[in-house]
Amino acid sequence: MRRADGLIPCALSLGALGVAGPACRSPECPIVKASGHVVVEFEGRGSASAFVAVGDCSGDGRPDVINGTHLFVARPDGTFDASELGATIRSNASAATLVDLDADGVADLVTAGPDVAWFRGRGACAFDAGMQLAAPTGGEPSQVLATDIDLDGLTDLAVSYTGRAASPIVLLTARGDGRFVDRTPAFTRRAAGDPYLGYGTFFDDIDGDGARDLFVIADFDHGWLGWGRRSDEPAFDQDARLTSAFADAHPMSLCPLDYDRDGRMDYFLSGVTGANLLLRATGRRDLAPDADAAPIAPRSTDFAWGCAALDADLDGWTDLMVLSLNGRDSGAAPATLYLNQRGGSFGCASSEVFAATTQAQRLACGDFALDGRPHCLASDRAMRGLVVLRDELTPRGNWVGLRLRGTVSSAEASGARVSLDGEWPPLVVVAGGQSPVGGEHDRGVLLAVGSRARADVTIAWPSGVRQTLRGIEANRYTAVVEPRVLSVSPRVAPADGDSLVEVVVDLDAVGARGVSIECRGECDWTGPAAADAAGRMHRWLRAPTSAGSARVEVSLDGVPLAVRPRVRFGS
Ligand SMILES: [Ca+2]
Ligand SMILES: [Ca+2]
Ligand SMILES: [Ca+2]
Ligand SMILES: [Ca+2]
Repeated sequence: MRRADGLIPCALSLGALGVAGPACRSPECPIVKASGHVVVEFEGRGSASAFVAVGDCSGDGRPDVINGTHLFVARPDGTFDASELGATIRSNASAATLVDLDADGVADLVTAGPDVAWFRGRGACAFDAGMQLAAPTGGEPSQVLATDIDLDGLTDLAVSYTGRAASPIVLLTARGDGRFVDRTPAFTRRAAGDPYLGYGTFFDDIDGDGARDLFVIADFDHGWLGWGRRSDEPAFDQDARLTSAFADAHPMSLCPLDYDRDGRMDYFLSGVTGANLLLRATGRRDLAPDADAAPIAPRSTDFAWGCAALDADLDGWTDLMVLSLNGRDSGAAPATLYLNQRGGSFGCASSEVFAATTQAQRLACGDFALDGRPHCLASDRAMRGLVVLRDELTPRGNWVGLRLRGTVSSAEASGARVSLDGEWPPLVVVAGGQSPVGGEHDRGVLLAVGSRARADVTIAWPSGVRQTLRGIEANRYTAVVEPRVLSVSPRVAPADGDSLVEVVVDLDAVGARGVSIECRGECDWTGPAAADAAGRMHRWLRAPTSAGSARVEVSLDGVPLAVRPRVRFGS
C-alpha cells in the first residue's frame, strides 16, 4: 500500500491493529512556548559524512566526541579542543560507538565498516591499533550499539546495516576473552525484494521475563519486534502483530522514555513523521500504540530520523528531539523539539524556543558541559559539518547526574532503570545510549529532582541487583559502581577435565541473607559452596573433557538474578 512517494495511506498506518494513524486524526502538532531557547550553532567543524561517537575517552568525566578521524575533547565550558586521531582509526568506518568493551575502566572505540574493529583505549583518547572482531559481510553499517544482549554480564555488539540482503543486523556476543561470536538469529522477511535498510537495534526486557527483547529498526516494512527467549544463546520470537505496527512506521530510530510517568518504559519511534509511533508499555507482554499522544511534526510528510529522549527543561517530564528531512535521504527540514505536556501528550516547541533547519539524519547527544543540559550534535550534510543544538531552556529545577558502571551487569550498564525515591508519579529514566541513527548518545544519566538539594535515587541494574543511593548531591555527576554480589572467573577455560572456574557470591554487597547457586549446561561442581573469613561464598566448576558451556544461575533471597554468567570450555 505504499504510495510512489514512499508514504503509506494514513488510515492503514497501523492497519493490523485497526487503529487510525495519528496523521489522519490530527495533522498538526500543537505549538507550545517555553522559557529559554535551544541555541543552534553552525560550527562548520568535523565531517557530516563520518560517524559520530560520544563518550568520555579523556577520563575527566566529560563526554568527548570522535567524528571519523576528528577528535573533539570537551572543555569545562562545553566547547571542544579539536585534534586528529590519525591513521589508526578506520577512515572508511560508517558507524561507531565509544564503550568500555573489556571492562578495564577505559573507554574503547568500536567501528563498523566494512569490518567491525575494536580499538582498545589507552586513556586520554589514545587508542591501540584496531583488532578485527568480525570480517566484512557486505552492506554499509548504519549503527553500532553496545549492550548485554544475552544477559551474561558481558557487553555485546549489535551492528545494523543498509544494503544487505541476508539480514539487517549482525549480533556479536562477547566470550569474555576478547573474542566475539556471531550469534545473529535467523530473520524472517516480511516481504521479498530489495536489500534491507537497517538503521538500528534496541534491546530491553519489555515484559520483565529475564530475557531482553529486540527491536530491529529497519525501513520499508522490515521493522521487527521479537520477544527474547531465556535460552543459552540469543533467540527471539517474532511478535507478528507488533511487528506489523512497528514496520508500518518505517522506523529510523528509537528512544526509550516513560512519557506518561506510570513507571514503565515506553518507546518512541521516528519514521515518516506523520506515522511516528509512540508505543506505551502496558505491564504485559505487549505494547500499545498511543495515537492520542504520538508526536507528529507540523509537516507530516517529512521523514523523521535521529531522535533523543531528554528532559530539555528539567521539569521531570521527558521530551523528544527529532531530526527530519523532507526527502528520504536529503532535503533540509525543520528539526523538532517535542515538549512533554505532562498529561501524556506532547507539543511542538515554538520557533522562538527552537528553530533549526538541518539536512541531517544522525543525532548524538551528551551533557558536554556537565551542567545538566544535554546538547546534541546533528551531522548536517549541507556542507556544514557538525551542528550544535545547545539546550538553554530555563531549567525548572535541580538535577542529579549519574555515571553508571556495572559489575554483575555489563560495564556499560545499558538498560538500568534509575528512579527518584519519594516521587509521585514515578520518575524513571533508562540508562544507555538509546538508538539514534548512526550510533549511541552518551550513556550519562540525568534525573530532574525539582527543588531538592540532595536526592535519594534507586538503580535497578540489568542484573536484577537493586541499589539505593541516599543524599546524592544535586547539580553534579556522581559515579556509581554496581555492588559486586557475583563474580565468575575465568569465562573461557580449556576443556581439559582439570581447569577450575571460581564462582564467588558476596551476600553482604546487597544485604541478602540467602543464596542458591545453580548451573545449566556443563556443570561439574567440585563440592558444596564454602564461606571464607569475610563471609563470601565460593564454589568451583571443573572443566569437562570436551567442549561445552555452562551458565551460572544465582538467586538471592529466592529472587533469581537476570544476569546468568556464561562459561565456555574449549576453544
Ligand atoms: Ca553478553
Ligand atoms: Ca523479555
Ligand atoms: Ca510509561
Ligand atoms: Ca521536560
